[in-house]
Amino acid sequence: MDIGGESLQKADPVPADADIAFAYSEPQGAGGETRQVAGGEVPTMTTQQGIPVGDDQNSLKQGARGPTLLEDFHFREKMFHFDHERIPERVVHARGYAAHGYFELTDSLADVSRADIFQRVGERTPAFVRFSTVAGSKGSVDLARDVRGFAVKLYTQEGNWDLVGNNIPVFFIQDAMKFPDLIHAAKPEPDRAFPQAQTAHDNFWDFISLTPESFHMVMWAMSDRAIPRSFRTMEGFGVHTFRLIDAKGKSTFVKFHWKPKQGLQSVVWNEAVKINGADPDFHRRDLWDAINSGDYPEWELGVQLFDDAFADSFDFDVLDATKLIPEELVPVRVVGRLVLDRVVDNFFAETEQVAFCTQNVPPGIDFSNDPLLQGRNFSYLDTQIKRLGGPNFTHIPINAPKCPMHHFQQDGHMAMHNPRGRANYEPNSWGPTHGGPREDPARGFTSFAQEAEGPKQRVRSETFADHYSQARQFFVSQTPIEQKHIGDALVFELSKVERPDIRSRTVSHLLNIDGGLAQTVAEGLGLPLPDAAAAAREPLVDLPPSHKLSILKNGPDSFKGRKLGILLSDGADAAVFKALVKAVDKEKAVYEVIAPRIAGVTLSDGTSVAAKQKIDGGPSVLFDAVAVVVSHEGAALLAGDAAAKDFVTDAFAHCKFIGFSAEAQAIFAKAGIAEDLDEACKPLGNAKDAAGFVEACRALRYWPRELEVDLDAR
Ligand code: HDE
Repeated sequence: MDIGGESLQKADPVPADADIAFAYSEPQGAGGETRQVAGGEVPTMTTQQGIPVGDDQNSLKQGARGPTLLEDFHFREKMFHFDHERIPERVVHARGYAAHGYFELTDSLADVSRADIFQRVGERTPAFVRFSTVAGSKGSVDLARDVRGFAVKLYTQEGNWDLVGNNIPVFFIQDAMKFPDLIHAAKPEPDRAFPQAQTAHDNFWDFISLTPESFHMVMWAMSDRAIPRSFRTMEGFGVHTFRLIDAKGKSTFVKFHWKPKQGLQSVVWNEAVKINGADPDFHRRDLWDAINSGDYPEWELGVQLFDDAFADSFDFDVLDATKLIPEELVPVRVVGRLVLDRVVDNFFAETEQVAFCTQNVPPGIDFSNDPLLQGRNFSYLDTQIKRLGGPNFTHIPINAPKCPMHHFQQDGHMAMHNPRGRANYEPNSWGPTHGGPREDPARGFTSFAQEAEGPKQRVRSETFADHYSQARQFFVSQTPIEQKHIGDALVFELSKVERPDIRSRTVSHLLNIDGGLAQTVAEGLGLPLPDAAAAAREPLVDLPPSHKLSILKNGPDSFKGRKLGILLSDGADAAVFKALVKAVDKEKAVYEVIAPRIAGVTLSDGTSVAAKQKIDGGPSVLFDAVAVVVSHEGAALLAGDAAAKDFVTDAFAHCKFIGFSAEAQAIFAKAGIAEDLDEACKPLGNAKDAAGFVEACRALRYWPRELEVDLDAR
């Protein structure tokens, strides 16, 4: 958007141009004036009013050592603008990161929806996607144990569709009325303002243990889903049941899924804790790097379609957001792909100012009566008005539709596109040329004509009452190592809870989910096993495992897009290093060199290799697998370095694949793991070994090791 006065005068009050440019990085103002400096031309700096600036270093003073003058409009404007730079952060999902891309339809949904985006196979719709954590502030860390937001804005030709989802398909609560309580309990405690970005504290578990409906989601949040390896390796879910509406007004229920082409992958908790220190921006950097290197992340859009008959026969209520519909019961039909291929030009203008609203649905998509969704439809518009300062946030380019817009809404703070001409109301008598837009009953949005009856009342439907069956199904669907991680997470979190009665009450709910899990957690806390919590309703069914619920059963089958950390020293075997690089390239993975000094190393054949990380700044937690290729002297040097020892012990403890030249044994010995090396620790004697090692890394982790290195596993 050009902010020069010229283009504002010419701007169409209702921009019909679908192509809104996001040229924030363009030099702004300057009235087209440039000045020759060494190396080329630069735009002349101006004030916001376009007045050329002669001195941006010194304020206007009365004498060289005298007081600053009020008259200094340049200083005052600069400082006033700076003073106003911050806007309120999002009350939840404050920390986020976004990218541009497109959605491409691969299978028409015209049979069930009139939504324009679902009609023409092959057609691309611009998309903007923001990922986020929920509880932490804007400046918190990426690897908090938390739910991740997965919010997608699709600029369809019939208006914006915001699918504001999460990376977990269910939610903590069933009624929007409880959302402020849930979030208050999860956020830092109000008197002390800590802990930041974590749920491991009394208030959260107090609320949870008094809210049995939350336990299905708790199982997900305590699983490795809450510590994803990357935004690129997470699923996304619309969570609620929505409706698709066809051209005749017929409704089909739908649940939306985003399935990452990269496969699912998470980190382990001890690793997450350390990543937060080593690189608090781990996820945003990962997305930025992947897109900028041309490795565009991609998700399939899947839909679960079902009718009233299925909804009536299903064991649970499809309006209850604490329940999912197992894919074994209603398969996911893949209808499109979402590709992220462009990073933002400016974080604030786009990522911070983007305003998702669940109420934004185009014709052909509609809401269900899910009480959580109904409440969200109020909350999102309301919060954007507060956060972005007024009702014209839709004029901000990132929020503006890319299809034509014509309406009579006008004025307010920062109005940029008021209706043109004399008519700003309707009906009017100004005729087709001057009367402005009119509604179109045939094409316009119509709500599904659902019958509704019954007394007004504040109740929770009986059909929402089984809180444990699906929580149990989630648990039994996990591999043993994933089940162990859930137990570990619960023990970790509850060990941070100060009140024993809250710990015990939480375990009393786990008894209704899985006796073994409850036992493990009670033992981990050193707690006598309590009685099971009284259930609102006995579990309806003992559901079979659903394989789609496990991360490890849905992982990638390659090392593509993953990162190998190669620790080198001077004199390291050049042939092995070069073979590693070749194998990584072949796998379409990436690597980073870590060295004792950032200047890099000289290999055995005299080649110089620059380092990306100095050993202290490049711990192994930042990599999916590591290789330690060192010379005899290099090993002796590194064996005496605490960071180098941590590098190998962490990689080992986090069950990573480790490739190593024989000399590295000296480091392993000093680090205390030389005796423990297993089959995922691969000697790199020659170039062929290097290729085999990178292939082995496809498995990502060697989980049997965890049982050897963890006290709780014994
Ligand atoms: Fe949100 N949520 N939410 N939420 N939510 C917000 O809107 C809210 C819920 C989700 O990247 C807020 O713009 C209520 C479920 C995402 O900008 C706010 C309820 C799901 C994002 C809000 C829920 C979500 C938000 C805060 C219970 C998954 C970040 C800032 C009824 C399906 C969007 C904002 C972005 C953000 C309210 C529950 C996902 C206050 C009242 C369930 C991904 O409006």
